[in-house]
Amino acid sequence: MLTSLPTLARWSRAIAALAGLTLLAGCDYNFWRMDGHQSTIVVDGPVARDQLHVFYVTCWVTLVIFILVGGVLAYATVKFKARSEADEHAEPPPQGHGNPLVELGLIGGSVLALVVIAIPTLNAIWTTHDVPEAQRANAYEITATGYQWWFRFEYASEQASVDANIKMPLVTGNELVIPAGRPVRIHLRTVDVIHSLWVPKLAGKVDMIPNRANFLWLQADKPGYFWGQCAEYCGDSHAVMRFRVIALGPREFNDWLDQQLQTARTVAPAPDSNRARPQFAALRSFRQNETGITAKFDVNPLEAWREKQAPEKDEDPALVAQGRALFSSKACITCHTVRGHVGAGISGPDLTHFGSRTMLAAGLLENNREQLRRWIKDPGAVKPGNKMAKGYVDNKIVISTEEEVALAAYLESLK
Ligand code: HEC
Ligand SMILES: [Cu+2]
Repeated sequence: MLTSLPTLARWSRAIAALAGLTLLAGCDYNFWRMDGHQSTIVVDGPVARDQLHVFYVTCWVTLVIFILVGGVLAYATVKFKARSEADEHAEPPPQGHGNPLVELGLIGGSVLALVVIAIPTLNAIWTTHDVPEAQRANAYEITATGYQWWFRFEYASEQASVDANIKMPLVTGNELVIPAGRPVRIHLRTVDVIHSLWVPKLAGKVDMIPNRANFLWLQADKPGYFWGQCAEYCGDSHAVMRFRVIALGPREFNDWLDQQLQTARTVAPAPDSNRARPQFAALRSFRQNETGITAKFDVNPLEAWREKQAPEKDEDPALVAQGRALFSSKACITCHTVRGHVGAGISGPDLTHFGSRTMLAAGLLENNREQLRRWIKDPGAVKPGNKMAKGYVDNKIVISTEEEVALAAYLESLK
């Protein structure tokens, strides 16, 4: 009884720890499948797969070392333990000066273990560093810029309309839409401190460093919706500096581009207004740069995102117009751009097609009416220390409930 109590306590502690871990991990995914939104074990692209491969090789090699060393230790512990009172006070056994065979074996074994790890590691360093030579011409280029605490994505090769005469590179925020099945090279920049771009299921992570031009590449095997995260501590809201990656088949990607390149949508009361256009009106032809895509894409978990592309069913043109006016009068335009409408601020995310995004506040809140109103009312209460909240304080911006509803309606209409 006396000896079994500590044993019991040890076991319960172990079981409690395991249960706690499972519970904790069980919050948003199945612990045993390890298939969370940000899993690096269940991956969806070649770069993440290479990285996972290195991880596995290292794990197996270290597991073998652990078993060998642990086995020898356990053997020696049992074999040479003191078995009687007399043993405990006995002289130590004669001490040897090493066994050349064992020592050479250990050196050889260690070198072998390192070589086994080095081969896939070197291989992965080459393949993950840049798009493989053969596919380089097919790579799609995007620039990602880190801001405290959100991401800006610029598609330099896509010229978006500002008005009838002026064009500028397409800019979006917090949702990175990429072509699936095609390498994407992401240039990494920051406007303030060091951030790091990480999409665990696709690739990661590479730092965005001031005054340094870094880049990474990634590729999604097939269309999908992926979770990303800033992976370098960057201040108050670092933990909620998130983003999403939406990978689309070639046609859908082109449709998305066509939509994004247009100026902001205007909800006009007149039924014949051609500006009140639905998203993805038609399947357009492939762009010339869509080479090398032959796979048939089987699209599945993107429905929520797709729904967001269509105008809201209960749109109220009068309310939207009121919100649009407030967007100027409440100084939102000083930090935000809505191409085609008023506003050319660049210190906050581009909102030209904000209504077509699934998330807001850099992947923190779902982009629906309720959350949007919450955010507009008091961004500081939602996301600690963020720059928009500071702007509200500095500019003494106060939003009434009525204004909040109208602003939300306007932002929602920006498909
Ligand atoms: C001082 C500059 C500033 C002002 C003024 C400002 N914003 Fe922002 N806004 C930001 C910044 C910065 C962010 C990103 C915050 C974050 O996620 O950390 C943001 C984020 C947002 C977002 C979420 C965008 C996304 O993709 O996540 C919305 C919507 C928004 N602002 C609407 C408004 C509205 C409406 C007003 C006017 C009432 C306004 N903002 C005024 C700077 C500003
Ligand atoms: Cu960051």
